[in-house]
Amino acid sequence: MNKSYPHINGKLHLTGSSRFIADEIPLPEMLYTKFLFSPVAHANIMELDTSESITIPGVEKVVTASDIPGINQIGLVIQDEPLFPEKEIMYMGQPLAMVLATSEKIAEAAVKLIHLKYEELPPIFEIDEADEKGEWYIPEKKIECGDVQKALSEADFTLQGITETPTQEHFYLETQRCRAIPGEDRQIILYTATQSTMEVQEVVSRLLNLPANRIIVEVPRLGGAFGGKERGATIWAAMAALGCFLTHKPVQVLLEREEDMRSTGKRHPFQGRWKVGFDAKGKIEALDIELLSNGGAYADLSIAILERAMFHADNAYFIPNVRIRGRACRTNLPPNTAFRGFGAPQAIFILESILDEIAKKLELDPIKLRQINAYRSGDITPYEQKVIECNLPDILERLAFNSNYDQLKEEIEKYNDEHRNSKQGLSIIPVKFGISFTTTHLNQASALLWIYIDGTASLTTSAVEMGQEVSTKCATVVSKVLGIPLENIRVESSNSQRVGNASPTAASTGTDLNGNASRNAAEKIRVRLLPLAQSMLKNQGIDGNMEKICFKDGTVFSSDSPETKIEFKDLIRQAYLSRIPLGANGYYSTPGISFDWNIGRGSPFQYFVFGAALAQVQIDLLTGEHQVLKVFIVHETGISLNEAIDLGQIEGAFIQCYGWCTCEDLPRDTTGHYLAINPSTYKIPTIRDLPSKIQIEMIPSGSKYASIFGSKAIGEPPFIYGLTVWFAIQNAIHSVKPDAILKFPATRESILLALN
Ligand code: MTE
Ligand code: QUE
Ligand code: MOS
Repeated sequence: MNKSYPHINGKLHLTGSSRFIADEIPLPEMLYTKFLFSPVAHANIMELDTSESITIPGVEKVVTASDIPGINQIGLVIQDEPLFPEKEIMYMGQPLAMVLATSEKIAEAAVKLIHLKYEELPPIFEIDEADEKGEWYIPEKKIECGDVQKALSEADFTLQGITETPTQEHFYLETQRCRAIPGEDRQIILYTATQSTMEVQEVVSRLLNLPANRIIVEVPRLGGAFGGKERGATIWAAMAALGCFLTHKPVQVLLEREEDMRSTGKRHPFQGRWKVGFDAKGKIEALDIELLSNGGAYADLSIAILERAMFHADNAYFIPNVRIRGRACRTNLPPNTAFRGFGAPQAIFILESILDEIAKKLELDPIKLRQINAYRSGDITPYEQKVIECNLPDILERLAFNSNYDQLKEEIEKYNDEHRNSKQGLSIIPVKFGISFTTTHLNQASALLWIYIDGTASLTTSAVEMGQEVSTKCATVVSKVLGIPLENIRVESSNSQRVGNASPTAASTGTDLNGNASRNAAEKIRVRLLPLAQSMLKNQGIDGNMEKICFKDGTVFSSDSPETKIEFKDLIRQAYLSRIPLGANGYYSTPGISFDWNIGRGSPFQYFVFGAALAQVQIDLLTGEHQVLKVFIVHETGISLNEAIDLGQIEGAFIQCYGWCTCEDLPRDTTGHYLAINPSTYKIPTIRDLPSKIQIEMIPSGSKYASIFGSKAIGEPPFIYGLTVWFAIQNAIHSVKPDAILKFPATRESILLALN
């Protein structure tokens, strides 16, 4: 463990030989698709006439709602989303009809000949309006502890405010896509860019009125997902499946970048309405907060996202009296969806804004304020989960040490005194991130492991590879249990036939769940091999205890006499001849988690990931430009399964959040059009935006309750660290204009506006 060997997809990616969906050569007879997307955000369809478009040579079929053989419903948590709307158009860019043709060009031409008549309805885009009109998918949710009203009225100080966070485009490199191929006996084989094979299977089966065992979902790997291919992939897979069902030909759905950016849901904008009570030392006594999200046209995962936001409304701080109320609001935007952090970044931004207000009011040092309030082991969260193995106070101290905090503060003050047109600022954010799907039943996974007679292994898990290298980590687990060298383990595509009922690869649980399932499969085989290994060693004069047998580096030996080895592949061949089964199905479900929303109580998380970050920035008061000078991160990985991968995840998550809060501005016009739908107008960070210095310390503590071989989930928690840049920019602005209000994201324009 703990090694940083290169991940198993690295060579394939570098040589361009890793395969992605629709990368391959076209299939014979394959049909291409183009969609009629709604030009308005909210309307009633009066007429949808496809008769002219069908006449174009090369057009095979024009598909609308009436062609659906099963139920026109792709909703899952709440069944509120049609594949094609039959009457009411709910968002700009909603697909209304699909052309199947022999080329994309022909399909595109045919789309232009579909005649749509509609009657516009008043759209809702903003949280405030939706909330006022009671447009919620479900009634308000609540978590409450202590007596908030009393604590607020008795507090030395109170503050209140409204804090908002904007949306974010996933900008996965690989756009949404699916290839559907007809099989025998009513089978449809879907090569889908999805994080959830089970969801695609379930939805398509209902849509086509076919049994689930006729829908085969295969995912080689994804070119990035970040949450955008959890629910987001399903509609496009369903389109391809429907086209294939109707024509009995292979069908490809592949969105162009602009189509993808215009039509797919994004990160939920949130609004926090809050009131906080605290004492003169900065100790927070009470927090009353309403979290409202902009969910878009259909429920999608909005409720689960709201829940995770509510669970993180306290971030890393113990607050004795809390009331958290949450409402997910329906608007006429594309259905917003999962995005790295899943509501937690929004809630944590809101809470950290509150802490900044407290620090300003009391003129407290920001790190002191955070230290005073940080969770300690044994504290209880507002939903009554006990916080254990909590090293937050140590982590903050470590961060102060690594960054030379006191000196850094002095340097910044000195710099600001000496420079008129440029100012520096700093900020610190600690993080406590809950690990497990808060939807408890999703916390399960399976793995199918085969050892072939040459001693090599083939592993399939419920997990989908999307760049996070869950495949390397699961292979590492098998390698550890059976001593098979990593290069002899092949991690296969995700496939609903090899591993069924797979939960989405999400909530940062990919390795926790699938690593454990892989371990279970490998251990089953190990147990079957032990008696044979013992007798083979005995033949070589080693009369060892079974407990002492080790599997390591492709060999098997007794720890009493490690110099006498048998080759793993010889053991396997012998096992086959002895009719010992060499395939195993592993299973894992996370123990000890539950939650009851009726009372807002329970332990939804298996454990928490802790960490903290500090950023130092410099802004130019004349141009509004900024530079990130230094970033320090202290992050608890537990006993990392692969430090290089974890480091990559921390850096990537940081930069992704940094983009959200500084440059990824996504304005909308009054009709609901997103105005940045390609990379020339939607700015994601590039190599030139990297901090001048970034120091990341990964600490192995807190591993007793961690998941697989003492490791901790890594995918989402470090996203939060990127917020430090926004707060550091605000801090720099406040050094010249203490009451300035900085918009999110902190673009040049926002920074100049705040200063003027
Ligand atoms: N890393 C890469 N390279 N690409 C991705 O799409 N998705 C993130 C994170 N890291 C993502 C990524 C998100 S949103 C999650 S939930 C986790 O990876 C999912 O994978 P894991 O649970 O196996 O960590
Ligand atoms: C974190 C997540 C997810 C989550 C809960 C989390 C997630 C997800 C779901 C979910 C919830 C209900 C369903 C379903 C999925 O919950 O990604 O299919 O019916 O998909 O705390 O990341
Ligand atoms: Mo990640 S947002 O849970 O796919």
